[in-house]
Amino acid sequence: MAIRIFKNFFKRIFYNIFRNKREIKLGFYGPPNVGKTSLANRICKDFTGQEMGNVSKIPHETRNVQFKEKVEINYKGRTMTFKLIDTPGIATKIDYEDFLKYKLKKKEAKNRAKEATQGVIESIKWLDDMDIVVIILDATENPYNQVNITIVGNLVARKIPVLIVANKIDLKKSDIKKIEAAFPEYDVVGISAKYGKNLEEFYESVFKLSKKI
Ligand SMILES: Nc1nc2c(ncn2[C@@H]2O[C@H](COP(=O)(O)OP(=O)(O)OP(=O)(O)O)[C@@H](O)[C@H]2O)c(=O)[nH]1
Ligand SMILES: [Mg+2]
Repeated sequence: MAIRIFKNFFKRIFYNIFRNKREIKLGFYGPPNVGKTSLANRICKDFTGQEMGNVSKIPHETRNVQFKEKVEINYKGRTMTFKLIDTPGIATKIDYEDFLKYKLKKKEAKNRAKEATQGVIESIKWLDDMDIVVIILDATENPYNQVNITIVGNLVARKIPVLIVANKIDLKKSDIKKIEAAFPEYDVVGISAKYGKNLEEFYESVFKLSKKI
């Protein structure tokens, strides 16, 4: 009994020393066009001076998983090292005709739809590799949809810690309460990735979650 307690005690100490040294894989997941890349870019820019990827008002702009290694995030005097993973938006239905209204040519639209479908598969494939997942939702949209439920369900099954971000709180239509009501068992942080609003609370929550892994 006493030996086991000692063993666990040392295991925990070693684990903690080790944990502070390694990179925490932080994935950005969610439906298309919610601001995943905007948030990843903002964090990246703040701590490395570089951006991660293209942002666009046309959905499915990110069609490949993108990585940024060794991003040292400094918050309230503490530093933790992350590998940021920005992923293609997950959708259940991708129709090339939806891209035509953004003035894409038919051929471009069809190609984008094909790549976007492949991107969804890639996003799901990488899910298992994450230490923490930030689910980003557009706070102006209805949170009760199949995609969100599927992503959260997948993460719960894999026991991966989740933080929910309600993005675009700069917009009048945004409603954090609705997102909180949809996911009552999770921390929900309202931010504006575009204008850099409330990022402090976001970092606070990420650091808190990092202790759990
Ligand atoms: N008003 C407002 N717009 C935002 C905010 N964050 C992102 N956007 C806009 O939302 C659109 C989509 O942003 P992205 O960062 O490309 O979104 P994404 O989730 O990476 O999209 P996909 O790569 O297509 O899955 C762009 O037009 C952004 O400028 C925000 O906080 N407020
Ligand atoms: Mg993107």
